[in-house]
Amino acid sequence: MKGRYGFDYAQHPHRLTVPLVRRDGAPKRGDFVMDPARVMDVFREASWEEALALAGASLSAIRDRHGKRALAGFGSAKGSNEEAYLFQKLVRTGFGSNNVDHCTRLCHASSVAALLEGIGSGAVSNPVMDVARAQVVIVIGANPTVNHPVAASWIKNAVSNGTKLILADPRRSDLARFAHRFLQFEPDTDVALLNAMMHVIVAEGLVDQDFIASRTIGYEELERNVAAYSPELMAPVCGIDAETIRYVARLYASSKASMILWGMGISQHIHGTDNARCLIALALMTGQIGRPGTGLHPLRGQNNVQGASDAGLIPMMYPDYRRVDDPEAIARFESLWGMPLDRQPGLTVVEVMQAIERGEVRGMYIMGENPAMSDPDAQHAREALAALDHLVVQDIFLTETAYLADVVLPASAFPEKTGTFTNTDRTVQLGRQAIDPPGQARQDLWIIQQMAARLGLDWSYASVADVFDEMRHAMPSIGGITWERLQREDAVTYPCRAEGDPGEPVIFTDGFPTASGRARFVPADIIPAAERPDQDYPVVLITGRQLEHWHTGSMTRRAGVLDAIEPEPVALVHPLDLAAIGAQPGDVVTLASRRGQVSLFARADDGTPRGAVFVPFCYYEAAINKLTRS
Ligand SMILES: Nc1nc2c(c(=O)[nH]1)N[C@H]1C(S)=C(S)[C@@H](COP(=O)(O)OP(=O)(O)OC[C@H]3O[C@@H](n4cnc5c(=O)[nH]c(N)nc54)[C@H](O)[C@@H]3O)O[C@H]1N2
Ligand SMILES: Nc1nc2c(c(=O)[nH]1)N[C@H]1C(S)=C(S)[C@@H](COP(=O)(O)OP(=O)(O)OC[C@H]3O[C@@H](n4cnc5c(=O)[nH]c(N)nc54)[C@H](O)[C@@H]3O)O[C@H]1N2
Ligand SMILES: [Mo]
Repeated sequence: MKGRYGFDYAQHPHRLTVPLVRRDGAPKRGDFVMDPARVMDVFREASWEEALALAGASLSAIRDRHGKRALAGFGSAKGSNEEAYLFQKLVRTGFGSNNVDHCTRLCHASSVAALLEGIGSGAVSNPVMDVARAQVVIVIGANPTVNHPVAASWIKNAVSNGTKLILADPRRSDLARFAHRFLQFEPDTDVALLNAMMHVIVAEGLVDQDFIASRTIGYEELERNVAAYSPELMAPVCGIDAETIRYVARLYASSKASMILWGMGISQHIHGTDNARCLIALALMTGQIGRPGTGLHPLRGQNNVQGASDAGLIPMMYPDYRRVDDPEAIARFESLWGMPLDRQPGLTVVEVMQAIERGEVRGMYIMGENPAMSDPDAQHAREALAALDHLVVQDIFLTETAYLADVVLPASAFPEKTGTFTNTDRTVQLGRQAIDPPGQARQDLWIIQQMAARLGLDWSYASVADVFDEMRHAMPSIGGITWERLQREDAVTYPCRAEGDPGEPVIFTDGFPTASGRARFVPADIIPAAERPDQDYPVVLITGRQLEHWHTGSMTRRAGVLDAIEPEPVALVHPLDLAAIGAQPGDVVTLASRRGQVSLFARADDGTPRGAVFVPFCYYEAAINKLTRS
């Protein structure tokens, strides 16, 4: 839908076309209400020279006065690989610390942590299209018809060719109609469900002994751990009867090829890493990885979150997931970038907000992210952003985050730039500029380089190709991909280590990229959510997305067709729950948590379980992250 009807945001009259500087004395308040008609009371127009000089001088002054860790940067998963690479290089060499992160923190960071620990690679083992070669597909904690429609089409096609789909989700999504079994289990009980499945696989002798012996370590400990999780014990916890747990466990373990795909329902928990550990263990103990139609696929979110993570927009990792406290990696990047680097891992997105509150972080550079809307406990995040001595925001619209900035730099939208983007299948694709940025808006890559110069860095890249070339020399996994090849072939899948390598869609066929070459089982036990329904706040809040809108809505609410279909904030509530509070569909309801409240329109939805409410986070009028916990 967005691929077909969502282009016009780039030409919306709200596009930022001139650099803006905050007026002297214009107050910054975390509890602002944005008034589009009065924006010019807050900001004035400036020349590029003035805006860049002010931004660079203010951030440099904070660095020199309060130390290198007093600055932080959030890069963008909407931008290109080259932009992400230069952004993290700017923070690591220009700011001088590892305080760089991006939306992956709120997304698959927990999955990536589990994958790196378990199998030595944070990316998918197989392309989405491989579902066509699977006999059994598990989709857990993801809503692909809404969020990954192309993947959903592959899954539906596979089902019509005989693949059995197991869908596990507390909400019933459209894909449930195609499911062989739909497990509508209790929210927050993934470890209980998955451990019970593993218990069955052990008890019924369905493990793949050869695979375990030759390819893994740590199995005994896992086996001991899941012994305590019988389906009978877990059934009342997760709300799925023991016989169904047994059935799907057998089905997954004994098929010739089983694949698991997952999303935010797995990763966005305080125990998100444990959830992912269970999925990894399930695949390893049954040998369902390393062959076509098997494997692990965390469905990636932002168009370039795979590439932005690979390029090092992560506080504890350099490009290609080299740890910033690994002496060998430090030596390599110090020699590549020609200066000493901070040895201490940086702060995450959520930690940066807390550090601002303590006065430790005082200046920020945010490119292509909207944390005032997307961060959990958004009111707190807004107070933090408002408390900064200096905030530079580089975006295409005046977002809620930009509204708190001292300097706003008007940037380029996707069709206005040339660069590479890496999709969920690990395929690096070349995007070519089709239209020019409006007014004085400039290419993101140009802006980052201008900022670098103002921070005292001496860079000289003649073109995007130059940046890509430095990147591939810093990142062995894409080392063999040349710019010329991308221009010729448009897309190349990594790992592609040496020039001429074809690229590997299916990996881990004979080893794992860990020190021992083996994968590791990591057992997990049940940790309950940090806040659970109680008498004062009896309802479970599930947040997520709608087909028509993208995240914080900055683009899709400015796409004519999409906004016409879903113009107003909605809460999806089970019709019986609506009736129980005496409300009709279309009524305004107020949702409150210990942190904040919003009012929006109730929509009846019998896919939402009783006792829960589902709210998308794209509506500024009802910013649901005011209610969530950090
Ligand atoms: N239209 C649209 N598409 C998008 C995006 C967008 O904003 N709009 N964003 C993109 C991005 S960055 C991402 S990360 C992806 C996200 O794609 P998804 O992961 O599909 O995202 P959500 O809508 O958050 O859906 C998560 C699912 O988890 C379920 N869930 C809730 N609680 C639990 C639980 O405790 N356990 C389990 N197993 N499931 C649970 C929810 O009911 C929901 O169905 O989408 C990408 N695609
Ligand atoms: N409650 C709740 N909160 C969530 C989630 C959830 O499920 N529930 N999901 C989390 C997840 S998975 C994610 S990924 C995050 C997403 O969080 P964000 O990344 O903050 O969300 P976006 O709205 O995609 O923000 C992208 C910004 O980039 C701008 N932009 C677009 N293209 C360009 C460009 O080419 N250049 C520049 N400079 N700017 C550009 C857009 O205008 C927009 O302001 O949200 C997280 N927050
Ligand atoms: Mo995401």
